[in-house]
Amino acid sequence: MPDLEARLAEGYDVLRLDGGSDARALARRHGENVSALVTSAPVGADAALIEALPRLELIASFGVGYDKIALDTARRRGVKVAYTPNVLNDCVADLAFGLVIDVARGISAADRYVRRGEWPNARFPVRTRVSGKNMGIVGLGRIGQAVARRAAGFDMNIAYNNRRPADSPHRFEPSLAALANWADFLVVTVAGGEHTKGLISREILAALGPQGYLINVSRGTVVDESALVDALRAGAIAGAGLDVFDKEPHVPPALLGLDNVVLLPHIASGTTETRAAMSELVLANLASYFSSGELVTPVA
Ligand code: 8YV
Repeated sequence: MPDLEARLAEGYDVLRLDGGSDARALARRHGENVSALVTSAPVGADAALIEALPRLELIASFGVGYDKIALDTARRRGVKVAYTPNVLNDCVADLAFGLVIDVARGISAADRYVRRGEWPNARFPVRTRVSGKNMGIVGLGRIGQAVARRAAGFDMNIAYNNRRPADSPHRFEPSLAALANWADFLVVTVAGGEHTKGLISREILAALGPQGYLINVSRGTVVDESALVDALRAGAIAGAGLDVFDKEPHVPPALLGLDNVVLLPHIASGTTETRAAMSELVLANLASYFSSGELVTPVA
């Protein structure tokens, strides 16, 4: 965010490691005095970058997901890690719900149909009802709970799958396959990373079935993307709303021609208000660390 960059430049000596150059090479060449690294969730900080900054004390990430930060290396080096949880829950949940309604009712597809000039010639096909349907939430954390609150407003039946039952009135379903089988809409809000890689597998998509929709606002890695492409092409699931992909900004070309898929460029937290709040939290973590050694929102 330009405002965050400006405020960083006001308060700190800033060395830019982005802009298409090799961040690690730049860090090795100029990073001997760098004490804090500001990064974002999709960029992160891998082990080589952390190792290239010998005086690094703090990583402050703009984002809630820290799957691209080498936490083991940071811990071993005694580098603290801060992130921006909570402030983006509502906007991410809003967008997840936007995707639910869009895939079911065909908002984007209908918009394309109007723009193509097809309205005078043919009726837009009827689509699927949202209100009162079954919503399965994969990962009932803070964002998942915000999605559940919205689903309750649509009189939906809500169940979720987690590693452990959450403190929640909603039904815990220990089997992800059973949740997928039950759900009309399976919404993925679980954290990314190695432990959730490929969680939404071919089998889970088969369980979701030809009437089921998959919504992903988490990380592309959580879904077996080639299984998803196969399932969408074969009609093994009804459709998908995707804000995230395995190799962003690469979107599997096979998805581009499908009308039952809504494709977004990782924008769930992308509102002025939320991005400003995320920026404030990055700045607050830096200020707090350099004044007291403590973080406002440390990664546990
Ligand atoms: C990004 C995100 O941080 O918070 C996360 O984990 O993935 C997003 O909010 C955002 O796109 C900024 O790059």
